Amino acid sequence: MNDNYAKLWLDYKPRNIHQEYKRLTYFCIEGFDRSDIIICNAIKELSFGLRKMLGISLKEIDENDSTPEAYILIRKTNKISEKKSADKLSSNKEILDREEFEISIRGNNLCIEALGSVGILYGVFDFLRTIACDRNIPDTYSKGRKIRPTNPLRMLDHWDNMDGNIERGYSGKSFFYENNEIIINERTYDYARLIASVGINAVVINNVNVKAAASYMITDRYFDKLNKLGEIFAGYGIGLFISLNYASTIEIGGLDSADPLDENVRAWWKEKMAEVFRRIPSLKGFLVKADSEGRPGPFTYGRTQADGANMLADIVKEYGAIIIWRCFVYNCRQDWRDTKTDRARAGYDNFMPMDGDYHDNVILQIKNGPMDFQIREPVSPLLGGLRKTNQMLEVQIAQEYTGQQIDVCYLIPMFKEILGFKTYCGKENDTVADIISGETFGSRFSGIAAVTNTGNDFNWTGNYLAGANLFGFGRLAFENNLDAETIAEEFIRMTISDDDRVVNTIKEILLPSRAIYEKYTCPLGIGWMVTPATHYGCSVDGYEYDRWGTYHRADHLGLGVDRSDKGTGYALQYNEPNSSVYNSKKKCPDELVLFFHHLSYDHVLHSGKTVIQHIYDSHFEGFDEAKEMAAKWETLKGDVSNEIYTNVSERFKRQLLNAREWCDQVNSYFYRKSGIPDKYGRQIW
Ligand code: GCW
Repeated sequence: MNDNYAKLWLDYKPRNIHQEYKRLTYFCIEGFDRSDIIICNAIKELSFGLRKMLGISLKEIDENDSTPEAYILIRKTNKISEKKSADKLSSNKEILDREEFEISIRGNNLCIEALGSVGILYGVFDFLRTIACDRNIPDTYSKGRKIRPTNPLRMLDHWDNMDGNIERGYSGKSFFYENNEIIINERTYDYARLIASVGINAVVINNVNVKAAASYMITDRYFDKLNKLGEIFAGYGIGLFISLNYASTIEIGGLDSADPLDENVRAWWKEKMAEVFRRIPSLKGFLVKADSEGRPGPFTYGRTQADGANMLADIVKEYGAIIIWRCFVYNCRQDWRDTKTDRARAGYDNFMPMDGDYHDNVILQIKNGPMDFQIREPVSPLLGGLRKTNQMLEVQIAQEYTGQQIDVCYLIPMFKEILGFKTYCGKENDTVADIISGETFGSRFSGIAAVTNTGNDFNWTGNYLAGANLFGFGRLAFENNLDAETIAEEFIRMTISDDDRVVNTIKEILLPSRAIYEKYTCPLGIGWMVTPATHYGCSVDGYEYDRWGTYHRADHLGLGVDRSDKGTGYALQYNEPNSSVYNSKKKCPDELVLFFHHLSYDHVLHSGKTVIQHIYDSHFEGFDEAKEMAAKWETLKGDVSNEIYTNVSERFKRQLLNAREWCDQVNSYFYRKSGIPDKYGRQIW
C-alpha cells in the first residue's frame, strides 16, 4: 500500500498482547500448489500482517530445515461441511466448498485448512483480524473455528462511469476509470485486498446504466485491460462482472433490433460472447438493467423479462458464466393523479408470473424494498414470492437516500432486519437470509450484492465512518449471524483505534445512527420527501407531483399511501400472515404504517401517539440525537488521528444542518397542512 490513500482495516498497527505468538515464525504448505496465485497472495498478506503487528519475519520451512518449535501449517483438506438442503451439484455448493476454512491449534502450531486456496486466503484474513482486534488466539481457535460463508455470491456493484464520474458516488471519482480508459495501479490491488479481506467474491465494475464508452467494454478497445483486471481480482478470489448494455446489438452491433427472439440478434450475441470470453477468460458474467428508467429491454419488443434474460444466459452458459438480471422495472412516467398504478407493485407484477421460466444461470437481483433504497421500506414481496428462480438481494451502501456519506448512517442494523424478515414461504428456513443463502429452495446460484460506496477519496468512502458500511456489508454477507455491534467493533479496532474508550464512543455513534437518521427524515415508512435529482436534503413535495411514482399523498386530513386491498392492493403480494398484517391499519407495524395506509393526523399508533404528534416528536428527537452524536465525536479529539477526527467532524457539521433543515421543514409542512399544534409547544416555523 502506498500513502496516497488510507489503509483502512488493513492498517495492521502494532499489537503487544500476543507476544507468545511471536514463536510462529515459520510456515509450511501442504497439498497446495506453491505457484497458485491465491496461495501466494495469502502468504504475502500473512507475512505482511504478522511483521507489522507482531514484528515477525515469517519464513517458509524448507526441506533442509529441522522442524521448528512452532509453525503455521497451511493445508489442503477434503473434510467439508454438508450444506443442509443444497443440491449436490449446485454451483452454490461448489463455491462454498472452496471457500470454507478451518483454523485450529495443534500443539504449538496453528493450522489453517481449506479445500480451495481461496479458503486459505479467508483463513489468513480471519487470523490477522483476530490479532488486529486483540482477541485471544487460543480462545478463538483452540476448539477449531470452522467457517463456511453464508452467502455464495457476495458482490459489490460499482455505479462507476467510464468518464470517471460515479452515479450516486459520494467519495470522489472512480478509481477504475479516467477519461474513458481503465486504470490499473497499486490501488487496484489494494482494493482487491480490502474487499477480499471481508469476504467479497464478486465485483461489477461499471454502472448498470450502460452508456457511452461503457457500451464498448465488450469490444477490442478494452479487452486487454479488462482481462488484466480480472486476473488481479482472481488472485484474491474475486470474480469479475460487467454491466451490459441490453441494446448492444443496436448500439455497437449495427442491427436494428434487440428483440431477444430475433435470430439475428441471437447470432450477434453468440459471436460477440465467443470473442468476449476468448479475450477475457477471467470474466464470470454480466449484470443487466433492462426496461428500467429509460434503459432498453425486451418489453420494447413485446417480450418478457425472462425472454431477455434467458437469451443471454443460454449464450454465456458454455463459458460457465451467469446473467444477473435486475428486477428494478417500473413505470417511471406516472401521473400523480393516477392512484391505481403503484410503483411498489411493479417488481412483483413484472417478474412473478414467470417464476420457473428463468434458466439455470439467470439470477434475479432484487432490491431490498419495492421502491428504492429508502431509509425504511418493507421487504420486497418477490423475496419469498419467487420459489423456482435463483435470487440475489441487492442493498445499497452508497448512501443515496441515507445521508450521502455526510450524515452518519450505519446500515448494518437495517440489513440485519432485512435478512431476518420472515417471508412465510414455507414452514421453516423462510427468512430472507435463508432464501439468499440458497438454503430454502436449494438454489443453484444465490447471494447478496451492495451498490458500493467507494471512490478515489483518500479514505475511499468519503466519511471515515461510512467505511463501516463497506466493511460491515462484506462481513455480514460472509457470516450473516454476526451482529451489528461485533461488526462495528471490528471495524473500529482495525481502522480507527483499539483504545476501549474510543471504541465504545464510536459504537455509541454508529449503532443508533440509522434510527436517528430515520427519525429526522421521512416518517413512518413513507419515504421520499427528498430534494429531487440529488436526493440529499428535505423537500417534502419535491417528488409529489412528479412522474416517478413516489408520493406521500398528504392533504389537510392525513397522509400515506393506501396499498391495502381497498387501495392499490400491494399488501396482498405478501404471503400470509404478512399480507393480513400489512393490509390492516390496526395490525400494521408503526414504522411502516404510512407505506401501507392513508391515515388521518389524529389516528392513534401502537405507540399511543397520534400520527401528527409522532411526526413532531420523532423530528425533534432525531435532531437532538444527531447533536448528541456530534458531541460524542468531539470528545475524541486527540484520541484518534487528526485526519480521521477532522474528516468526521466536518461531516457532522453538515449533518446537523441537514437534520435541522429536515426537522423544521417536515414539522412546519405538517403543521400547516393539519393545523394541529405540537402538544409540547416547541418551535415550529
Ligand atoms: O435509485 C435509482 C438511482 C439511479 C440508479 C437506479 C438503479 C443506477 O437514483 O441513479 O441508476 O436507482 O438502481 O438502477
